[in-house]
Amino acid sequence: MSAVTTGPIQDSTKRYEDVPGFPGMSYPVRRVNLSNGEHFDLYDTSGPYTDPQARIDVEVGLAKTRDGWEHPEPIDGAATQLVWARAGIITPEMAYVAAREGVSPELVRDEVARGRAVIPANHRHPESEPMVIGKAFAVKINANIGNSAVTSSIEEEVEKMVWAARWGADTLMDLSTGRNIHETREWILRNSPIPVGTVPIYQALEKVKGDPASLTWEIFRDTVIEQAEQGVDYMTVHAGVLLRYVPLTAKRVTGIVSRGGSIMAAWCLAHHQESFLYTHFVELCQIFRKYDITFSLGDGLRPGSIADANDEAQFAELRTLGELTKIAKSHGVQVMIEGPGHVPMHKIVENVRLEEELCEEAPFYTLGPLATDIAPAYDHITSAIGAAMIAQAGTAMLCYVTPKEHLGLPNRDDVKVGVITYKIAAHAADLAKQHPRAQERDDALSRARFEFRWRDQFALSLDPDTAREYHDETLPAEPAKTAHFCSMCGPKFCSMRISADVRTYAQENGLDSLEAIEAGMADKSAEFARMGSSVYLPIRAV
Ligand code: IRN
Ligand code: FE2
Repeated sequence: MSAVTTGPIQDSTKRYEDVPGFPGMSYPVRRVNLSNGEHFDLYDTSGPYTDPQARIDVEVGLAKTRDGWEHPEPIDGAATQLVWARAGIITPEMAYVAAREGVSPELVRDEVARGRAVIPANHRHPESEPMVIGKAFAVKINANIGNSAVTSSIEEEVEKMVWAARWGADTLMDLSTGRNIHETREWILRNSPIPVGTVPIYQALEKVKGDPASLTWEIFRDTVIEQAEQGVDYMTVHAGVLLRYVPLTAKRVTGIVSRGGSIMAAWCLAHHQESFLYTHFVELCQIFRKYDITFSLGDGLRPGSIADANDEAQFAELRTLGELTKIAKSHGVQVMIEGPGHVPMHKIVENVRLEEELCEEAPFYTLGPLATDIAPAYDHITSAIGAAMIAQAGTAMLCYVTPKEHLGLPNRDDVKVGVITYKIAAHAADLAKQHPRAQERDDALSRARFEFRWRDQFALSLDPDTAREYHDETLPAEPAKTAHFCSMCGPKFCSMRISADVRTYAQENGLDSLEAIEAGMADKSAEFARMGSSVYLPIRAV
C-alpha cells in the first residue's frame, strides 16, 4: 500500500468538540492558530488523517464510531433519519450535524422531516462523520473518483479519497467501472470519513459484460443490496429516464450524455419496455429504508451542451423525479435530486425554481453546471461559474468538475484543483445567501492580509500550500512572512501599507480619517513630485 496523505494542514490543529446533549460524542474541527494569539475554527472534513495522534492502518480501516451511538428503533420497518425526524426524534446524527454547522438540532430535525435536507448515513458505514445536505445549511461539495477499465489502482483511489477529504470534499462518489469494483469500494468505505455515493447501474453493467440489453431488475437489485451491505450512503438511480422520453433527445446537439441515462435508454429501446428502475421503484425504496440509503435521483437526460439546456427532455425527466420523490418519501426514504450539466447563466435559476416546485424542495445536487462549452481543460472554471449561481439560487450540493472533464480521468492534482474550485463556488454562494458563519472566515483572512500576517493569510485560505508557494516564489526568506509588502507591488506601491500609513498618520496627528486622508494625500503628492512625478519609478529607485 502506498503512503496515504497524513499530517496536519499548515498552522492548524485537529480538535474534537463535544456534541451538546450527547455525552461521549464529538465532532471534528480544524483550529487555525493565528500569529496574534487568536484562533479560528473551521468546519473540517479531513477525518483522522490530519490528526497527528491518530494511528491509521488502511488495511484495518477507521474506527467504527457510529456503531457506539444509540439509535432509535425503526418505525414501520424504516430506520431512517427521515422517519425519526418526522416522529420528532433528534437522532445522534442530527445532533452531530447541528453542532458541526453551528445551528440548533431542532432546525436540522425540522428540515430533514420536511424533506428539505438529507443526512446520508448508511447504518453500515459507521466510520463516517455525519453531515447534512440542504439549502438551510452551508453549501456542500462532492468529489467524484473511481478507476475506469483503462487506468488507476485501488491504492490510488484510496489516496484520492483521503486527498479529496483533506481539501474539503463533503462527500465522495466512487464511480469505478473497471475490474475490482467491489474491492476498491470496500477499501474506500472502510477508510472514508465522508459519506460515499455510487451509481449501482455501473457495476450491474459490468456483471453483464457491458451489454445494456442484458440487464435485468434482479441483477440490478442484487447489486444494490451488495453495495448497501458494504455501507454505501447514497446511490444515484436514473429512474426518471422513461421510454417515452428517449425520442425527445433525438434532435439534441449532444443527445444523452449521462452514462447511467444512456444505459437505461438503451435498455428501454432494446426491450421496448418501461425502465425497470421505474417499475420496481417501490421495491428499491424497501431496500433503501432498511439501511437508510439516500436516493440521489439521477438526471439521465441532463443537457450535455449549452444548446440542449432546459429542453423538453430535461424537464420531462424532472417531472418524473418529482413523482418518484413523493413515493420515496412516503416509504420514509431520504431523497435528493440531481441536476445539470451545461446551462448558460440566464437559464440557471429556472432550474432551481422548477426543481423546488416539482420535487417538494428536496435538496438539489447539480453537476456544475458549465456556463459555456468553449473551454475544455478549464471546465472546473466554466462549471464553477454556473455552480456558484445555482448554489446561490438554492442548490444544496455541488458535484465538482475537474480540469480533465471531457478529456480524461482526473489524477490526484486534478482532484485537488476540482475540490478547491468548488469550495470557492460553494463559499461564494454561502456569502451571497448570508449564511451566518460564512463571512467570518473572509473577515479573518482580510484582517490578516491587511496586517501583513502572511502565515495567517495562508493558513486561513482554502489552499495554504499553494498560497505559500506562490508567495515564496519571489520572496522565500523568512522575514518576508512579516514584511509589509509582497513582490506584486513592491514596498513602495503597496496599497495596504499606504492605507495603514494613513491610519497611523491620523492617530499621530490627531485627525479624523477624512482629514487624515486629505493630509496624507497632500504629503503623498509632495513625495510624488519630489521623486520626479513619474508613475513608474526607475528600477534602481525601488
Ligand atoms: C450530479 C448531478 N448530476 C449528475 N451528477 C453526478 O454525475 C452524479 O452524482 C454521479 O457522480 C455522476 C453520474 O453520472 P452519469 O451516470 O449520470 O453520467
Ligand atoms: Fe459535459
